[in-house]
Amino acid sequence: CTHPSAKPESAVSPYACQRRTTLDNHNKIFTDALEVLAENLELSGNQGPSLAFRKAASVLKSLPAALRRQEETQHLPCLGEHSRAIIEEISECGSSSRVEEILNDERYRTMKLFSSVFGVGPKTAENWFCRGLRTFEQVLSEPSVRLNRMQTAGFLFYEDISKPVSRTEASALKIIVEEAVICVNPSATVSITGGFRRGKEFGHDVDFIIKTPEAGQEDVILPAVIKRFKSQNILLYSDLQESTFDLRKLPTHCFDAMDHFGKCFLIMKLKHEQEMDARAGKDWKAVRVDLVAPPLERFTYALLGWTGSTLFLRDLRRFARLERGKLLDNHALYDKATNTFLPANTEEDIFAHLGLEYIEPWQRNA
Ligand code: 8DG
Ligand code: MN
Ligand code: MN
Repeated sequence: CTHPSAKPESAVSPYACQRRTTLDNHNKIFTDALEVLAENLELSGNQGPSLAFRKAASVLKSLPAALRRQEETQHLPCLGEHSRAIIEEISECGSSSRVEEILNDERYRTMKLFSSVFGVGPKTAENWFCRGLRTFEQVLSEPSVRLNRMQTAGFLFYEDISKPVSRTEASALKIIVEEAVICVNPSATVSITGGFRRGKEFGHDVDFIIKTPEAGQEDVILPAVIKRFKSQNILLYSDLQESTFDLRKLPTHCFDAMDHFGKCFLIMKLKHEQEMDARAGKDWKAVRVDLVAPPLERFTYALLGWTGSTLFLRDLRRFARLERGKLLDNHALYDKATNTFLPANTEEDIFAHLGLEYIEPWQRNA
């Protein structure tokens, strides 16, 4: 990416936080291809090169129309030689031979299959592939494979949790989560965050952020909510991570998506009203749910971080650091010049501190 000051006013910014990226993607044939290249590199541990393709795809997603001529890519940032060549080939032939090759590649297909299991990352997927395993059946019948608790749940509920979660299902879950949260603390509130807050119709999970108006409440709410779900017999898996947040240790210098708030990664039973799943003989669907409960004065930063997209937030943090000398993470915004923390009651405040035009959640699908 080139430096933004080298570009004229109307140019597309190399920073995703200076672009409005809705879900209306006019360049899907190109972005799908670039994302296959990115995913293939990610699955083989090449995060750096993968990011280059992710950024290229993200720039195309922000364009108001489909690319028509090759020259149109000349003025776009973040498009390397390799990305341009792929775009050109797709414009001319309708597809990219390299992408087709990857899609048919046994290693890619197997790694993608294995890492689609909750709790299985690229390392485990590669380990299984290198041991000659190719199918779930082979993994599950291999005596030397030891699954952890998360992976065991991942296989047990694979059929359900590998299906996309709809907005309707997300809304039904919100009512259940809200009911439990309010029962534990009547003054607490629940908001949907993650992809659904960005307007997506489907997600791989449902992300909720809990706001508690009294100090210290955030530490007790998640264990209590989990206890209630258990008593209601709607919890299939839970991984509670207690808060390690310490105000005295700010700024934390954790500028990826990691944060120190109390959170839990769950698999919940969502009852469906109408038809029974005849084959399975069950009237519920297993759904992945994430809950995060930050302290009240950290809420806005946590909300911004958990809304994503990952690439949007990555560029927002990079922009803050490189262009504004400020450190942004899920906990705070810190000004290095004045050694002060900048307060924010709303997301608008954070964008304003950074001298950025406000980008709505549905425009953060970078
Ligand atoms: P999807 O579920 O619709 O597929 O997409 P998503 O909602 O955008 O992705 P996600 O994996 O559910 O993550 C939502 C956001 O949460 C993403 O921007 C990363 C952010 N996030 C944090 N901290 C943490 C964390 O500790 N764990 C996880 N899993 N996500 C986190 O800011
Ligand atoms: Mn999500
Ligand atoms: Mn999530």
